Amino acid sequence: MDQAILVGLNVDQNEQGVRKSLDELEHLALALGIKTKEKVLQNAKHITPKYYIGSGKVLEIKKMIEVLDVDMVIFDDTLSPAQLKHLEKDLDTQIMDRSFLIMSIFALRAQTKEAKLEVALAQKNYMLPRLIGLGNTLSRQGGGTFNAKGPGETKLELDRRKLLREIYQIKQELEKIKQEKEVSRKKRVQNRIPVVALVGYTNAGKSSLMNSLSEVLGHDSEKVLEKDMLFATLSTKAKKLQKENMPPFILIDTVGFVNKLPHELIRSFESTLSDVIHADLLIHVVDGAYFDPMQIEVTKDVLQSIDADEIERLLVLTKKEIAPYYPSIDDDYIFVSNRTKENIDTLVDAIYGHLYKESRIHYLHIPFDDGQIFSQLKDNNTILETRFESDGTYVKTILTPEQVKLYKDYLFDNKK
Ligand SMILES: Nc1nc2c(ncn2[C@@H]2O[C@H](COP(=O)(O)OP(=O)(O)OP(=O)(O)O)[C@@H](O)[C@H]2O)c(=O)[nH]1
Ligand SMILES: [Mg+2]
Repeated sequence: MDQAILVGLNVDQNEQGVRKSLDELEHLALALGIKTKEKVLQNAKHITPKYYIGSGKVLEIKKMIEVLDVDMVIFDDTLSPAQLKHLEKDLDTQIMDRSFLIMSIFALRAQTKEAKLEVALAQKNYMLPRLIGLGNTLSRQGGGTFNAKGPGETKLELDRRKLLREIYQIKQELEKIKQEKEVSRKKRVQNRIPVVALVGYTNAGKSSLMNSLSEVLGHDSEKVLEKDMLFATLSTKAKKLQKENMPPFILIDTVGFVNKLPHELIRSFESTLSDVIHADLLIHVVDGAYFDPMQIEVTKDVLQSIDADEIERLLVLTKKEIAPYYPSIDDDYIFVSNRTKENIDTLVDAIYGHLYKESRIHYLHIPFDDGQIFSQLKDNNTILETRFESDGTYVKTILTPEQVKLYKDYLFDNKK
């Protein structure tokens, strides 16, 4: 097992926050099989451009590396290319930052082609400026003229070009996947089946909630993976669920968020997160047993950065059966347990309440020639009454405003 020293810098007078973040970093490191030997926290007025931390601290850590015999130092923030280079040189050991660590976990967990491509794209985008940084220093050493390239620099130039080419290829492949998804999404929109997406901090209980909802709604499909580990879910899973005598909705489980999620990852996960952006309702899942308001804020920030903060949201806290107290939050929430299934039915009602709050009863007259319309309605809606007459089928049903538009040619005024 690799051994590491973790380093956090406190510049915002928030020592407790930095400690918590270092604890989370320890978990992240462990996910990669790296054991934490020591945590270093420096209180400082500002970040040092050269080393991120102060130069005195660098000397201190250098001694620590020798005494503790560790293999690497992990910084709890994104290091600039220059800081990375200086630290690597002066500490003479492997240096990682939080972004690199998170991306490595994603790389380890990625199963689907889409997720693998997205992680690779993020990693390469992260590498790119760090190569360029090195390239610049080398050309300055070479006298700054174009012809004075040393062999080292030529290699870096090549690597950079290779990297750019790979980034281009990955983007093209992802674009293809995105277009395929766009087609199936359009189909869903056409059928007007509403989409509900689970979002929230990693390990909050999103996948477990998907399994609970499936179970309570009597949907005996395969379970999605729920596991006590960071970033168990990396790709999107969709399921069509339906309460008895009610219209169906699509439930989507997706990747969890974490504090200081590298922006390269958010940008690369565009394809996976596009499901979130197009949802009709978001269920914001929060760990109710190990409650931390920071996790709510992080999720809100990520949603904002992907332009999903205008979508209607339901707040759901999990792990009720082991929670020591009811967390106090400004927004209303539903407190559920995925173990005992307590309040899962309340959540189902809330989902329907949100999705169909503008739905009304309508009467439709469907000529026999349009039989497919009748079967579409039977699949997607609650049929309250059906009457077969000589000129077609008369149906009493509940329609959403969108469906009213879709079926406008069949609307029939029953009062006439
Ligand atoms: N006791 C208890 N444990 C729960 C509950 N809900 C989820 N868990 C546990 O919490 C851990 C994380 O659950 P997941 O559903 O995998 O979490 P997630 O939000 O999907 O996590 P990522 O996929 O990493 O984003 C698992 O060990 C679950 O068994 C609950 O209501 N009660
Ligand atoms: Mg999950």
